[in-house]
Amino acid sequence: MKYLFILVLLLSVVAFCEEEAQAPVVTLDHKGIADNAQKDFFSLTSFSTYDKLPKEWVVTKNKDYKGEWKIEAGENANGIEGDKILIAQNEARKHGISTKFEKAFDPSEDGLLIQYETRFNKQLTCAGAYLKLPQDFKPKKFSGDDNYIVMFGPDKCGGTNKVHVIYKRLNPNTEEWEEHALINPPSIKNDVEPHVYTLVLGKENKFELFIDGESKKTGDLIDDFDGWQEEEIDDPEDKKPEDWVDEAMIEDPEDEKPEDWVEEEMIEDENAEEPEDWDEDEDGEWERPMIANPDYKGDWKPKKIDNPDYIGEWKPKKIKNEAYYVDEDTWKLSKIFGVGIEIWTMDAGLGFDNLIVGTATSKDAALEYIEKTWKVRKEAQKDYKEWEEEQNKTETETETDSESESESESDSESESESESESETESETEEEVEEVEEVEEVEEKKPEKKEL
Ligand SMILES: [Ca+2]
Repeated sequence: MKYLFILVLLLSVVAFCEEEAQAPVVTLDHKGIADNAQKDFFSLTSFSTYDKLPKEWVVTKNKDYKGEWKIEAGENANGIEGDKILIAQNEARKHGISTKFEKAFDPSEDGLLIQYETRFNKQLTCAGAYLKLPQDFKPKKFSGDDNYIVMFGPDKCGGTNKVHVIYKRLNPNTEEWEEHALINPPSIKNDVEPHVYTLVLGKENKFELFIDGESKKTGDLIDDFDGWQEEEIDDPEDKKPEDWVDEAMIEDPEDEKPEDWVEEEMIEDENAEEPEDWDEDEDGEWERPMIANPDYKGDWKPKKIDNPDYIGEWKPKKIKNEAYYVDEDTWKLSKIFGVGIEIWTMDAGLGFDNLIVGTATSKDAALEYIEKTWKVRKEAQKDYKEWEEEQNKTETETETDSESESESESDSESESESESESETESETEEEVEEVEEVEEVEEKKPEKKEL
């Protein structure tokens, strides 16, 4: 009997090893795909050919940024080989990294496209995973103080859950950069799957936002964004005249409190009597207890009447806003000098990959790149997950078989066990039925177990 048991165990191990050898793993030619796509874009980084940070990607030396960066395959990447991503490593730290283009990118010619992939080790609790495209900057000193032209990507913390789309325009009247944020941004995809975010800003001030290659938002760069100057503003010099009356209602001076108005809230209880055993020497002088006055009417207030002197609500007069300007070609954004990631995260393991900067006219090429990279990876991961589940199922079945073997061996064991069995027998029929049902379900869909 024992030998048979060992034989079954050995066979199942062999079967398991054989099936494991057939694990569906896709090996993508990441370098080839990226090299091929380079010509379509101004800049593309896929990280897959690197073992450590490429020298073009500079971790900031600013002391506030203690987070580390690494090039790794990352977690939740089963089913695909040869792919590496850039990962922000630490929780509760600021992370800053950037790459500076050799020559600045000018979106005023053919618009702008930004696309990149994210992959998280776990659902985000509080983290930003967005990009910033900075104005001229020094990578070694890169920080949140550097001015950016566009900020784009997921941000999740508490009630905040959005894909930021923010761009900055230099106000020609004030010479100050003004921020314009998408008024109704879409929510992020918060799971451990890879996701790809695409933003296209182009001619006629049109924009389009894609998540995983699907269009999620289209609109106008002026109408759908906030932060615009009003044409007229309140005159800061205009002050409310001292004799201005803006009280619409006043108390009626003619109104008088009625003589029988009762304002006493508590009164002495007239019906109370001194207890017979009251001892003045010991208990002190007896006093009637206080009770709520049944005639109490509350505080008296004179009634309100229209104020005869009322002029109306005072408002300062409007003047022309000197900062106001009409931004007709909003899409012609200022020059972009690189790509930066400048984030605070409470979640370790934020992955970035396939960062693309290009013109709005490269939209089709960018969507095609998604098909060749993100989609292949997503499908490979799905296939691997299904295979893994199948493995676990087979393993659980084998375990169940060997368990029933050992159960039959231990049938004749200690009395205490048979006692507890008889207790089970004394349970109501309903309960027994429930137990049987659960067992059936378990047979059909085995629990996932650790290897
Ligand atoms: Ca990669």
